[in-house]
Amino acid sequence: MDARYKSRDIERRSLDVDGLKRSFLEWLVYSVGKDARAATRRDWFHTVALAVRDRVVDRWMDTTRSYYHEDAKRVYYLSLEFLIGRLLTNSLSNLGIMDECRQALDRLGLSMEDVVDAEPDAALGNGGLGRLAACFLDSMASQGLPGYGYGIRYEFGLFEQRFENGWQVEYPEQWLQFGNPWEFARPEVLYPVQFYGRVEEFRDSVGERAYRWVDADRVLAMAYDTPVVGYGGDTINTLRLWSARATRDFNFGHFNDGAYMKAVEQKILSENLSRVLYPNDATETGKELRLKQEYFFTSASLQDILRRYLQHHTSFDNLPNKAAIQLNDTHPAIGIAELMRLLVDQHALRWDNAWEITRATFAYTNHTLLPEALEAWPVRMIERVLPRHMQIIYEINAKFLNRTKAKAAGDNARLSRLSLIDERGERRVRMGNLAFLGSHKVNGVSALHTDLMKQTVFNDFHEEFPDRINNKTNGITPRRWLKQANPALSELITTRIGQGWISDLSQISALREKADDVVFREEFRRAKRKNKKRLAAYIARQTGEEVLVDSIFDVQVKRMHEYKRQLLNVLHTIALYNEMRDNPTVSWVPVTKIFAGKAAPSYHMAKLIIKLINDVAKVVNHDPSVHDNLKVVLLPNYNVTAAEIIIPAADLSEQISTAGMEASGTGNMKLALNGALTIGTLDGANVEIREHVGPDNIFIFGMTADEVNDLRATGGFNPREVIASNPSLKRALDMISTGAFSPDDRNRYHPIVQALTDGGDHFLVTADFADYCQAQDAAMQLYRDQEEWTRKAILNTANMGWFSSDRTVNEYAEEVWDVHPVHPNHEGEGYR
Ligand code: GFP
Repeated sequence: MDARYKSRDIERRSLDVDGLKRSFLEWLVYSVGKDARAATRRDWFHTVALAVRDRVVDRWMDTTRSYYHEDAKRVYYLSLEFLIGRLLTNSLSNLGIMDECRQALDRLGLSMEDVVDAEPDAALGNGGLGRLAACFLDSMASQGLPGYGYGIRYEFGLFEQRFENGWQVEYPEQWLQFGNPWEFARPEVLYPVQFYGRVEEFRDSVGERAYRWVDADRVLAMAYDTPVVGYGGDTINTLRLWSARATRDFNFGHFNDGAYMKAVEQKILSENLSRVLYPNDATETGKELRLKQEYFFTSASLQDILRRYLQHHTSFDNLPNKAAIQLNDTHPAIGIAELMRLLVDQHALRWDNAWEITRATFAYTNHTLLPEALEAWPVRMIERVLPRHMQIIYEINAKFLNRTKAKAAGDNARLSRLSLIDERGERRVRMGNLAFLGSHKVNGVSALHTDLMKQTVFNDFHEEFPDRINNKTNGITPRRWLKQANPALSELITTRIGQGWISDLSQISALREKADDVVFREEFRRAKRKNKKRLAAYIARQTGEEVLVDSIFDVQVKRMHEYKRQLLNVLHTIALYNEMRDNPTVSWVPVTKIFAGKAAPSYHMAKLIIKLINDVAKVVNHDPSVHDNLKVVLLPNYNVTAAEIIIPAADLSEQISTAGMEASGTGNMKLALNGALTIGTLDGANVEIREHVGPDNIFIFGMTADEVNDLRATGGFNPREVIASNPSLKRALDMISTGAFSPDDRNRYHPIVQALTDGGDHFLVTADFADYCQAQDAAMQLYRDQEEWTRKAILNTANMGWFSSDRTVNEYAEEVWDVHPVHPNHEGEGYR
């Protein structure tokens, strides 16, 4: 072997500073093709990422080999979204070579921060649902669970948000523009996916009725694999994302006609399938393209799963013992009909046998009760796009309803609620019902949400299948959300209780006793202050606004949505502003209101709320009469990278959704783990956070889910009365409605005022306002006593151990998937 090759071979495995440095130089020259003098920050990022990737590959192959060797049961997490963010720090940190890498870069005269900052943020998701999928990948790999993520390799992730004159403007997020060093293209892993066409009936070899899907358009799904590095680097799992490719035979006809441009157009159209991530948006998602995306990645994933299974098995009977497929929301629910099609049409299984296998293989997670977010595709559309699937859905439905009919004895209303087809108005396929029926387990994402699922959307199904619904309260990975995002606090924690918490977050409870230690409190505050300085600098860079590091950093970061009630926070901001102006001699606790979040492009109300926040910021921040006691900032383009800077710096965490509407929340968990005190309603996982951190260490306010339900049911709520009886609310609303924040367009906020008054205030902002303001006052008073505040902040961090996604994933592994850790054999490799 060439000596030079041999030396590179050793180089690419070494984990010490010298080895890293040498391999950076090698990569820069031989793969990026640059001289050190000419290299840009981006070149260095690619160099470092490729060198780090080298250190992962052997272990990745060992892991995969071990799964095959043990014929382990695997989990397949099917998700239309994976909000993974940047991977460099994540990989370095999980491999345990962060310091070595920093030093190696240092010796090359480079700053780690600059290199890290050159990585684009992989924004392949909208919010909580996609980020949860990313946390689960980290937790599965960190615990040695054989888990695969399957999704779409969107060319454009969630749009980049900018503010122009205070309005949100969307720009394409071109994260792949300069290539992606983490992924491996797999041009040979290619599956055909069909659309349109028609179904032909025929008699099979034993004379039974059978079906084939013919005259369909074909697109190819090509795999791209990204290694998922578990903590400690022992297990490296795979995230497989599909990219659409036109088939080769696609355009022959057109070429023969000389219609070259038409042929190229067709190719582009078919590759549009993986072009862009849909924003979470009720009207936009009505598009046929979205349905095609869902089917595209689901079909490719199932074909891949069956191919892998068949390498070791000849009959499908064992499939449920070898594969657990988790549906992340209903987006991949068409997979239930697709697996039936693959088993019955392609592999000639009997229907009942195929159905048993399908149900035992799938499980479904529901993430929302909002009716507008429950997918229901028009029957006409499915008939046209996926004709065979529509037949299969009818068949599943007929069999189920027939069986149920016998028991339901004439209760037609109940049968029509259970049906997979919604017959009211345009006929639609209820994907939630399909997912429920085709799964052996169905879960909600917090205790409250799961209860509400049983009582509302899936009430009839729950009666029908009382053992199927279970709860799996969400979690977050402590690796990214504490260790990486908050080095100041995580180092402090490690010096006091060791590093066991990183892989077993329950150990963080050892910090409880430190809450009474005055020295520890001082250090805890110092860490928070460091993070606040970092955020203040970020705010200044992003918005030009200078904020006081010693003010309360009051943070609301999440998608902009009426149910999340950013408006409630804005109204409190205006009320506080008025109070400060009215009482200039009072010594106020300075407050910085920090917002960030994207609005779906066609969600006009949410976009108007963004404009309002920016307008309020303009007035408040330039009013000398509040003496810097109040600042309002709305940070643009909230994404994982921004969250990593904002969350560790927060003092107060806003979790103020209308009770019963937020399924769980995970930002609430990240903030509390980083020592922010929550101000929140008894909604989603806030309920469980209160149980864990203790009612004295959280500010709970507002109506409960039951109260909201009763109030809405009786129709007895009149926002006008509430407003009239609360002068500070009335004044705040009057200012909005008379144009105090929009002198250039005094009617701009008419729709907001209208929604809160004559519109009936569906989200009960006015109803919770007074109570919310009281909770805010209590928080401000407490903040004056820094010792007490810090004590409570420490107790938050110390009591959040249960919210690790390791715990969540273990619960799924034991109670839903029945999968077990595999310990990869690394004997063959030599770099340790
Ligand atoms: C959704 C729900 C959240 C929940 C996440 C993850 O998030 O309450 O925490 O899913 O289960 F709304 P979004 O995608 O809507 O942010």
